[in-house]
Amino acid sequence: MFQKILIANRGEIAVRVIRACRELGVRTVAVFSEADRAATHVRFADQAYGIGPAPSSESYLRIDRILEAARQSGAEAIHPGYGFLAENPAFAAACEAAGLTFIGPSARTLRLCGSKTAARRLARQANVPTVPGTDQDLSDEEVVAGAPTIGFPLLIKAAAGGGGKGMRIVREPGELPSALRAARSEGQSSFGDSAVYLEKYLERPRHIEMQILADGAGQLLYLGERECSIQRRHQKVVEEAPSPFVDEALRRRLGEAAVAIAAAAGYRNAGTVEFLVDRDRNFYFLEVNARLQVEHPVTEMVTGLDLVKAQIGIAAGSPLPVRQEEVRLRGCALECRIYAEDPFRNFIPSPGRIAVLRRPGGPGVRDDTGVYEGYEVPVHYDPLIAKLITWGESRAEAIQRMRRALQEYTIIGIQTTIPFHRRVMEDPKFLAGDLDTTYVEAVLAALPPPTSRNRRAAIIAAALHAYLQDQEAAAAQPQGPAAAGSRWLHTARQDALRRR
Ligand code: MV4
Repeated sequence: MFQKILIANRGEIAVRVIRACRELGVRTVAVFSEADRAATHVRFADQAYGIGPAPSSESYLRIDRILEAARQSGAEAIHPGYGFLAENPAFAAACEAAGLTFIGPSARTLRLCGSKTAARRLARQANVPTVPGTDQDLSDEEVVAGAPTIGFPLLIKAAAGGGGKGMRIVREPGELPSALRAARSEGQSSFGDSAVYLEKYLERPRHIEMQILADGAGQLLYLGERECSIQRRHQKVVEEAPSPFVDEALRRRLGEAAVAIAAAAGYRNAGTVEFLVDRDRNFYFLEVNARLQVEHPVTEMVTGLDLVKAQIGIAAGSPLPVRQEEVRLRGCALECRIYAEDPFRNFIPSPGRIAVLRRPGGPGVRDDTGVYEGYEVPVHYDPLIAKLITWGESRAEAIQRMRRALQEYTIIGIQTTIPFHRRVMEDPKFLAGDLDTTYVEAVLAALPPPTSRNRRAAIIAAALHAYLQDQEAAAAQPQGPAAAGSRWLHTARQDALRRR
């Protein structure tokens, strides 16, 4: 086992990895940007190194500075979390070149999975169904010539894409040229690669993904699926395991398909194979996510396995934690992603200081977060501030617990998506498990704005709270609150700013 691991990430996932290391008796090294000096992951880790200014291009994406922090600290391995450098083949290769273990797949596997067309060819080799389409990057002429064969509606997808970036629906031939230009330019600006390919567009599929573990030496496991159909603009909002739509037979077929693709890719690490599933239970391979995913906790809750410890174990050369026959799914788990966004204002980001934070607890509740009361949510990074996960013996119990936990959760000072989640947990379609990828837009359309009275009451309550805190501070400090600036005024100003 490693003595010391550097975590090349921030926020809740850095905290999650540090927790796993603690339990394994491994020492931890955090890295942080100038905006994250006071972040939870920095406070949690045994050591911490500044790696540059707030923009991630100057800090969390700087391979050279991260490797230098690893060298100085004497870390032997690097956990990349998700996002940032997690699926960057150059980073995996640079770690190995520096004599460090990258806790993830090989650079070669990352390259294969990073190309959606290469991944489609892998799936084909493994005899796994893919959405009808092309398996090569296409010229403009090939797109125009190939489109009628696939038929409309179709999708133009960026080959280097994933997660819906660089994707355009084309409903009729006349839309092809402009959609093609848009997909290429989004691919170029997001991934530095303008290559595209075509897929038949499936209407209202479910998005179901299979968790796998592989040791890279021939041992592979599947750990059950997650239902991820509840997304907004290709950002997942609610996930659950198992999917209410998947029975034992479909689970086995998805699991065996996922493992076959992973074997063909020489996969090592925890990973996820994404599928689209239609109403007739036909499934189609979509992509491989070669990392630990945000929503991994729901799988942990129903399998009883710790996926981060499994990743670290695999990287250290230990055998996989269980055999396939020993994997049992028990109960149901849900995850609500809490973003610092205002669901009543088209999910605009809502950074700022968390004045009051009361976190839920009790039976079956897990709250993975990197924030604390008094913390200032920076504008520079992903607005995910917490993941609220509940477990129950049944789906109904997991939902009841989620409602209860959402009621307990209090975040004052910034807007969050908690009110949206409360709505979903009451929604008859959600309760019935009747989900597809158009779900969120439908819920949003039915969402009435909050009454201005409630809003006014909330603002007054927050201001009062801040005022009382100032009074307490004044009592404790001879110079009074004016020296530090009035928090009451600050709160009022922040609200005024948000209203513009
Ligand atoms: C699709 C699709 C329909 N047909 N591909 C969106 C995220 C990315 N991973 C792939 N996505 C989709 N790919 C074909 N051939 C529909 C989606 C899609 C979607 C998928 C999951 C959840 C929400 C979605 C919303 C719109 C489109």
